[in-house]
Amino acid sequence: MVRVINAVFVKSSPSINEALDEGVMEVLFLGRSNVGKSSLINALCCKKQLAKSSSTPGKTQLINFFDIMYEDDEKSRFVARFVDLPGFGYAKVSKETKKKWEESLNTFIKKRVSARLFVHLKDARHIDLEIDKNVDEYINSILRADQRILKIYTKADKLTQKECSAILKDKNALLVSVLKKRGINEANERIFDLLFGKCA
Ligand SMILES: Nc1nc2c(ncn2[C@@H]2O[C@H](COP(=O)(O)OP(=O)(O)OP(=O)(O)O)[C@@H](O)[C@H]2O)c(=O)[nH]1
Ligand SMILES: [Mg+2]
Repeated sequence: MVRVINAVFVKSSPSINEALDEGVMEVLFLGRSNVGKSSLINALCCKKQLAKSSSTPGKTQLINFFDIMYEDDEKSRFVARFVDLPGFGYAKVSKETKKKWEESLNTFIKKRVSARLFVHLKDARHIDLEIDKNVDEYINSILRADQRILKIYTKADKLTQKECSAILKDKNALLVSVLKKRGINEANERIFDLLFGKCA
């Protein structure tokens, strides 16, 4: 099993211009506001307050970088970076501010050379939202040959057993609950494999 043995916050930046230097492979956590991006980063790193989460949508407003150290069974260590992004579709700001945020988010996602993996989070209770279809299409439209996508369904604790089984029929689906600490190890394994494993 692979584990995150160290995770530190490094920087917040409003746009790609102030971002950290490229170099370390990055995992970008994307999804609509309030889906659980910051909470999942904390769970993956076993640190409750690493990324700021809140029940109020729109909590994450900057691009936040965290340096991560993975360790595998042979005690080999691997360095990566997690990037917590603002959510898509947060409406409670002025149109102008929203446009500005979306532009800088879009530029970062498109232009970031170090971005290797897009983790697209969806709320397991609402799997067919228009906004998620748009996010799917968007990521696929900009995906480079060296980039991968991982879909994670969040808030599994809100589902019945039957609903969980329905989601898991898709063999690639990962279902997690930060609240019940479910699926977190699997998510770490999958992220690690996509970053450091052999290409399929
Ligand atoms: N029940 C349940 N609630 C969760 C889970 N994960 C996150 N939440 C809650 O969902 C709310 C939003 O979580 P965040 O992690 O801040 O969501 P976010 O996607 O980072 O939101 P923005 O920063 O606004 O884009 C918080 O109240 C969390 O406690 C989960 O697995 N189960
Ligand atoms: Mg957040």
